[in-house]
Amino acid sequence: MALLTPEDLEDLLNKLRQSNETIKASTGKGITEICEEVYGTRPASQKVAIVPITAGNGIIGNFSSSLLAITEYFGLEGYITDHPDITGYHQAVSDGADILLMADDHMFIAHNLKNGKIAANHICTGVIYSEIASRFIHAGSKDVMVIGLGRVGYAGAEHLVKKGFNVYAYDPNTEFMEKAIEELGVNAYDSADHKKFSMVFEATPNANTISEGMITDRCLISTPGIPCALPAELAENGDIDLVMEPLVIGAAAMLYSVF
Ligand code: 2YJ
Ligand code: MG
Repeated sequence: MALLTPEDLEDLLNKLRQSNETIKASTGKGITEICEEVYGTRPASQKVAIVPITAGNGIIGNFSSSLLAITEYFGLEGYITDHPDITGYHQAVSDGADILLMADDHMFIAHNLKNGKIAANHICTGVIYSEIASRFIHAGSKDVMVIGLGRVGYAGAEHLVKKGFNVYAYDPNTEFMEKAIEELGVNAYDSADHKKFSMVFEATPNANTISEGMITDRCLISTPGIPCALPAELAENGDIDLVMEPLVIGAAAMLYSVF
């Protein structure tokens, strides 16, 4: 899994505003409304504690402060605990925090201590980015392409299947493909079929996974993956809407899923 870098997290709220403009233009709704509709919740003055975690690769510069900025963007009060790890966890619970946000190298979770709900970033990211792709207002069919069937891609593919979309998927890992075909009933994407998609959900840690032959002239590509799935020469095409942002949209979905 790709580890975020401090550079990925620079200027995050500006990136969010830009992404939100693209989301509105291509789906008709903004990220807040989409989260409300997907999870059926709204913020209600919950107090959010962010606990830095030193395990594994340790503290990522800008990570906790980015989570704080996101928390405040959604109108909630938040703070970063004075100490990391267990001491920070103890402080958060003692302070009466409603929601905890914390991540190690493998899991990033939101835990609502008041209602017991817990969210995992990979699931929420898959759900919300695939949901955004599926809302493309210029889509001519219910066909959606999913590229990458790791933890995030699988969660998104599952969400789209449950929503009644016609899901095509590709992952070079044949075990991942077989699992998704068997468990979710997705169609295996075959480039030899020359099928083109106007809705693409991409969740890989690789660059340039989208080729011209896969997409229609006017399309929406929704991807939490860094580096960018869309080759630079295609990104210049003004008819391709690209929603790509490394943290905020997934974190917003996590918060809404535990409200
Ligand atoms: O508290 C810290 O600063 C660190 N322990 C944060 C670690 C953040 N974790 C990751 O970057 C994982 N790869 C999961 C992030 C998922 C974002 N889509
Ligand atoms: Mg990528």
